[in-house]
Amino acid sequence: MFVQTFALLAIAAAPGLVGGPAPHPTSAKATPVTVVATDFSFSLPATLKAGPTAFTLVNHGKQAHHFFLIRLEGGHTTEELVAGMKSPGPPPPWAVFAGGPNAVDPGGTSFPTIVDLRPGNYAVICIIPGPDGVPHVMKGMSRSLHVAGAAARPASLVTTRDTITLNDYAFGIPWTMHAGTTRLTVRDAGAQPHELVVVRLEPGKSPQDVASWVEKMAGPPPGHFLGGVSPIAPGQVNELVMTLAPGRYALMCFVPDAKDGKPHAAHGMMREVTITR
Ligand SMILES: [Cu+2]
Repeated sequence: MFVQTFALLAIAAAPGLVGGPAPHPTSAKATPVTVVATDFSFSLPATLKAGPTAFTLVNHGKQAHHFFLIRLEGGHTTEELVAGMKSPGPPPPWAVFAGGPNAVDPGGTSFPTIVDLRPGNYAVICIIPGPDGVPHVMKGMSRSLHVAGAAARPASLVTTRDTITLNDYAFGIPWTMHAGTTRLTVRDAGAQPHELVVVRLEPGKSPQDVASWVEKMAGPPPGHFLGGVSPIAPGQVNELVMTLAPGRYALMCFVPDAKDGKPHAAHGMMREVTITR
């Protein structure tokens, strides 16, 4: 079951930017695609057209899920990728992390995450573990996606003024996040893959509480998972249409470190953001 229309998603420039110091470039319109996650599968089209695509993840499951898009180079397949994940080690060089909507609560709907789809073959997986510690991909949560279209095309996603950079190991936010809806750029400026997980914190809870909870997933979560950007490779860009109410949020990255395997949050890649108005 999926919903897909080819109507163009027109996202207005964020309110509050009028009168800012510089005009900001606007990216291309994106085709909306809604993906439904359950425990443990994805419903999405087998083929999509190339170009900017705004993925929204609707979670009908009882566990958190994300939509993690991986571009498969050199004719490799989703089956090979999943088989390789059964043994530890770094991802194969032909698997390019391409992002997509990050973790969203059971019963929730993620922020739209815009990926500039290039033609070729992709795997869509969920590597979030359940309370048993087993990543959902090992329970069958993987799909193949073919992207059809012409190869030669300039990149449609541009670096906008509102950019969050993912660094080794910090979130760079050289602007003031505010309440309301913002279409922003998320760019991996580091040497490793990174992700952006957006969590609305419960009163009294901190990013560290989120990092601790994720390890065992026991008891009530310290916040609500709203989406974000699934892991992207160095140099890769997604856009995020983020709607925030006033409150306290945690920005997190749980990608395992290339050197010691610890989640990047343990290296300090977590940040609390307070939205006042
Ligand atoms: Cu990271």
